Amino acid sequence: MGHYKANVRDIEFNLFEVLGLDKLLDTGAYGDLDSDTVREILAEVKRLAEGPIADSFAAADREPVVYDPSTFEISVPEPLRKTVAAVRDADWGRLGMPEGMGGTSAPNAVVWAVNEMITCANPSASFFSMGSVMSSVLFNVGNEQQKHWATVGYEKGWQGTMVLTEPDAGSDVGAGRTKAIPQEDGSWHIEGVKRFISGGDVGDTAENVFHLVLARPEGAGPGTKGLSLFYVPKFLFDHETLELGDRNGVYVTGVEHKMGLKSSPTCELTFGGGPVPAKGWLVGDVHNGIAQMFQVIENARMMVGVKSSGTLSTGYLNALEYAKERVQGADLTQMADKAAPRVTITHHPDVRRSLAMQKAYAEGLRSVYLYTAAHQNADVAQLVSGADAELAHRVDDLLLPIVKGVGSECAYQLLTESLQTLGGSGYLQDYPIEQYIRDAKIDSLYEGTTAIQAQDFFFRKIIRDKGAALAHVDGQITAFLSTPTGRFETERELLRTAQADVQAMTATLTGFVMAAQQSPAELYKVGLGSVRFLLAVGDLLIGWRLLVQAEIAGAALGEDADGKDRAFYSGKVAVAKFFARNVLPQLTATRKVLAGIDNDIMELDEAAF
Ligand code: ST9
Ligand code: FAD
Repeated sequence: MGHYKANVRDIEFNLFEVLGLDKLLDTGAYGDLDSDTVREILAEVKRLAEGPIADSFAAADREPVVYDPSTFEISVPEPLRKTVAAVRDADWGRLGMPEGMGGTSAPNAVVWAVNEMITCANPSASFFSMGSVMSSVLFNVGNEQQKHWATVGYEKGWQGTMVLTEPDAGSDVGAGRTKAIPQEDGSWHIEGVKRFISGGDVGDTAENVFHLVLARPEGAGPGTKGLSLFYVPKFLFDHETLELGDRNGVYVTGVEHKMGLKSSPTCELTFGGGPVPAKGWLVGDVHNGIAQMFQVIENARMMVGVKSSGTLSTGYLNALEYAKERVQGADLTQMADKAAPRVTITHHPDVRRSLAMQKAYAEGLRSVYLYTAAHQNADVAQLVSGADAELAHRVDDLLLPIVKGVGSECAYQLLTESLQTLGGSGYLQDYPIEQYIRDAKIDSLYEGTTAIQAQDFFFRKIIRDKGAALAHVDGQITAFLSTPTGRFETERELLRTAQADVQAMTATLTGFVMAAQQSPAELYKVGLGSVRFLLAVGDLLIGWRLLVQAEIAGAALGEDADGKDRAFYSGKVAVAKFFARNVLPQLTATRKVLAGIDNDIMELDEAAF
């Protein structure tokens, strides 16, 4: 048995029992894709993920890709190559891809659930299969010819990258200096150095890689709005047949040595500057680069959140398996009796506390990402929360920084609990958890750090949205709370208090924004509180979704669920109660902290730090 443990039972519970997707799938809304087919897909993906994909997880870490500066290429070791081939051959990338380029229409909740298993079984390997996402976005924003490149390129297995970051332009993408110079034939020459580019080369696992590059046309304005998006292939090609031609002037000039994700090739890319120019083509024939790139970024941020949540899930399931077998110490109630029988560590209250917390966040984060995904399809959103297409889009936008920011922070934190469950053994490479932690740390950094997610969440998704999406989600929580079922009275009360706490935090931060009109330094207070706020909203949403799940599970238990189902539903009830009682009350403290924020720390001389 490999390291990766999928949780298909929980995924199916979310998709069908909680979100009710079968109501759409079984009436033909997605063609032949009915709920039985989705179940078959999930079972098949689980087999693939736990088998061929997971197989090279450790090898990809211990024997990473190698960069050869004389050829500017990377080489991919055999075990990883096999996994990459298995992922590409299975071709699940077509699920949810635009039908115009040969994709299969599917609810995004199903697509992300599939991606959870594929990515978390071997995160490094997934960076070799970014072609589906990059091609789909190119198809959506490209001109007719570029749609053709997207479609045929994907058929040919071409991979793609997203290229924003430069040495002096990380969070501040608008500081980018890479230039674009127009050519008489309608193409552009790109000049500059980009840094940290995932999948910048994939060795000989693909015949071509195309880079979606943000660069500034000569004479364009400053900041992100002056950036345009260019399609820059590794090899030039015939624009009709896509037969490969000469090598283009974009080269990998370095590969980073990282804490984790060691086989994901994180590349420095140099465009032009040598004898061969880096030729590119303006995407969609419009200078609208940052908005176009955000179509990629939104996918990638979701992917990162899904990866975080799924990694915690397999971390928890590994910890649970270990805890059920590891015998150590006596039951606490018999601590004085030195001859008392030894018990498995699942008998120890602190281990139970830890396992319950891991389970709550693993399943809670999954429920939040799937609720978010439900708002990525108009029909699913209508079914799940009654939002129309426009509101659904806003809700998706609102929740993305939660999925990404809260997912990455909480998963990393809770994975240390998974490791702790194994004691000293958790620290060893004999078990996968130390690698999970190293591979997961990046999730709070790339695709916008947590600070950036928190600002995006508050300024763009709440203030600029005039609170519309937030009000909808808040209304959904209120609706849930106002439909008593006679179950979970204590937990419902705790959720009501947490909701009021978050409402008060929102008002506090909004107050700082208003005050900043008179006194600009008040805005620092938002910056000081925004990550706490993001995490607090995340906890509120997790607490709510877990209780929604507990209601469904409670009803199923009342109907005499048996055997395995009984254990599953009992777990759902227990973990929702545990989370409400152990985590939600902490939001009252956060509310007080935010209300008391002052600018002392901003006024402190740097020398005093
Ligand atoms: C990176 C990649 O880190 C890491 C790897 C990711 C993994 C990729 C995974 C891909 C999928 C793989 C699939 C594998 C699957 C395997 C299975 C296959 C079967 N929403 O606020 P303003 C736009 S890449 C939408 O003034 P500033 C908007 O157009 C590097 N749009 O910003 C806006 O104009 P307007 C990632 C947004 O102050 C304009 O930007 N780097 C949003 O100029 C300007 O907005 C980062 O993420 C939004 N939320 O710039 C950088 N926000 O207002 C992080 C902005 O008119 N930094 N726009 O609408 C930021 O995000 C900054 O806040 C900033 C600030 C750059 C936006
Ligand atoms: P900085 O922006 O310098 O941030 C440093 C610290 O300051 C952070 O804690 C940050 O939160 C904080 N900070 C910065 N600005 C603010 C602010 N305005 N308010 C509050 N706090 C702030 N990029 C790509 O373009 N394509 C890729 O494929 C890609 N893949 C990557 C893969 C890996 C493994 C890594 C490590 C990075 C990758 N990146 C990629 C780059 C990644 O997106 C950036 O590292 C990230 O956006 C942060 O930029 P930075 O590293 O320059 O940090």
